[in-house]
Amino acid sequence: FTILPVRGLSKAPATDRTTFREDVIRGLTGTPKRLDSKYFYDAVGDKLFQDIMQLPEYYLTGCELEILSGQTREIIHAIQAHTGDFDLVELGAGDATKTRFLLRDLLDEGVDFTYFPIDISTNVIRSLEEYLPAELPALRYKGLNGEYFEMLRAAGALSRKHKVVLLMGANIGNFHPAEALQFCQAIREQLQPGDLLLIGFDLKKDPRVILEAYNDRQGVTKAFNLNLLTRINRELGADFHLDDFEHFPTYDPLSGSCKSYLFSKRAHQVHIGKTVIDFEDNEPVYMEISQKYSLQDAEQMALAAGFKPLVAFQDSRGWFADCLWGV
Ligand code: AVI
Repeated sequence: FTILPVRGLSKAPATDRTTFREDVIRGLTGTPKRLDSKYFYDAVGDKLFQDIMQLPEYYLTGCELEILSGQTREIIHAIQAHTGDFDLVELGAGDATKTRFLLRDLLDEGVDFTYFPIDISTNVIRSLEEYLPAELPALRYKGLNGEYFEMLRAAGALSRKHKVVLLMGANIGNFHPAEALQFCQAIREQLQPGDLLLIGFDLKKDPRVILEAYNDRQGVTKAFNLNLLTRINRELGADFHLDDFEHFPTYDPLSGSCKSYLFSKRAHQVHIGKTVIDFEDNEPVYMEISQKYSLQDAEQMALAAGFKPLVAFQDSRGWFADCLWGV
């Protein structure tokens, strides 16, 4: 297998640009103003997110790496205890840094499987294509470039085995809890008895630790948020001045909601093509949610979505959990 975007299943670029414009204008003309964090990930955004993952404040990467590098055998044995022959399908594979531990140990244990990394970013799928064969020559894989559910269906059509679906890196946190539940229900609908989901949750912890992870000293997270304005300038012909906006992350320890905003530092107007957007002084634009959960919250979500919670693998500080759910 080689990694190639599945053309025809992913959206055509022209439609993407139209949808992007509609979403941005709807978001910035609504009250309160908002932008969708799924648009963070252009080529620069992908790179900035890679940089975020290396930041000392962004503990999430280290926690999940600790789980996947230190408990790989336990994870594999738990998977094998709850399913038969399986293929691995990863939603939002990214650079698969953490998944590589799992892939390597599965190969070492002689497990016969195919890896289907799915990602919305063409860049991500292309770079996986470069290093996966070099690093894991024995690995069978097929990269799928497009929306999660379309690609999950595509993976289902290509596989005759049970599916072990991976949703790592706290990606579920970028949905509001009600949407996260719907998302898990939608995954569940595509799975059969004997299939499994391994899903990462960033757990509630010292609120200061969480807030710092989204407010790093080097300002990479700020640049990551502002980059969406640069993308809108470039792709939609807008005239945002980045200096007019400030990055403002918040964390509510009661609800576990970590939300990021950009706020306008002065009253001014921005043009997106022919559309004029009025910003008031200090007006916030809601950019992203990174929801934090307790283990009980995660378990409740599993049950509400129709899964059976099986095992939760945690790092030594109990800051992060990769939870195995069965069907
Ligand atoms: C991709 N996602 C899990 C990251 C998060 O922690 O919510 C995105 C991110 N946003 C700012 N820093 C990292």
